[in-house]
Amino acid sequence: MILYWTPLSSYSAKLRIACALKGIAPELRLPPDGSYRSEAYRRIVPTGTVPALVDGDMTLAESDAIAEYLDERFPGRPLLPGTARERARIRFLSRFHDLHLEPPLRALFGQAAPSTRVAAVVEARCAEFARVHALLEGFLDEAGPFAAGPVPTLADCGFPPTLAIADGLLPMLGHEAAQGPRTTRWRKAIAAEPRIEAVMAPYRAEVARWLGARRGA
Ligand SMILES: N[C@@H](CCC(=O)N[C@@H](CS)C(=O)NCC(=O)O)C(=O)O
Repeated sequence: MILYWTPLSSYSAKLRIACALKGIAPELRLPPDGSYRSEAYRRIVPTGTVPALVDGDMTLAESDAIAEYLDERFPGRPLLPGTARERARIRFLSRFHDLHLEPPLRALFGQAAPSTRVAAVVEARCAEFARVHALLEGFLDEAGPFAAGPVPTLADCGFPPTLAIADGLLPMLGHEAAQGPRTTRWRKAIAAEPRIEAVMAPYRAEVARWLGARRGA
């Protein structure tokens, strides 16, 4: 199995966390010509997005679809454990990350460099990110320590890379994401989970390099 990824891609990091939790290690491969924008990559993965999985004659994009496929294909610790309700909560949290929390942060990437910064865009997008981020506090499992209960699941895979970007980018824009006690406790649990941290330590370094370069641009 081949997993196409790029080191700065938050969704690639999400899927690498899912693989680490699952205990599987597909071959990691960069898109041909070094970019997911290349024609050569689109010939393999028509959406032109990373991550993407190639398993035999099947090519699959979309991190949640890949994670759920891997969860069904391989035995071992499930990424979606529990009852139908518990599994629905996990799927909701992962979709909440992909569809609601990450997009307003992505919309701020172009604001990282002072030379292209537009104050009104920064204010609007930061306000939207803060609004959605505040919702997370109420969605996290009450007893924790992980997003959907006592063990890490797919619900814990998407947020760490996105929050690592937020931690670095928002202060550059004069903002910060306030967080409640549940979010604080959950972030501590994630940081102490070695399989998640094994992906996150190099990912944070990648984000720091990227933002460092934008800071002076
Ligand atoms: N919903 C997709 C999002 C993937 C995504 O947007 N990946 C970024 C890199 S983090 C990408 O490939 N961007 C290229 C593009 O959208 O053209 C998923 O969950 O896999």
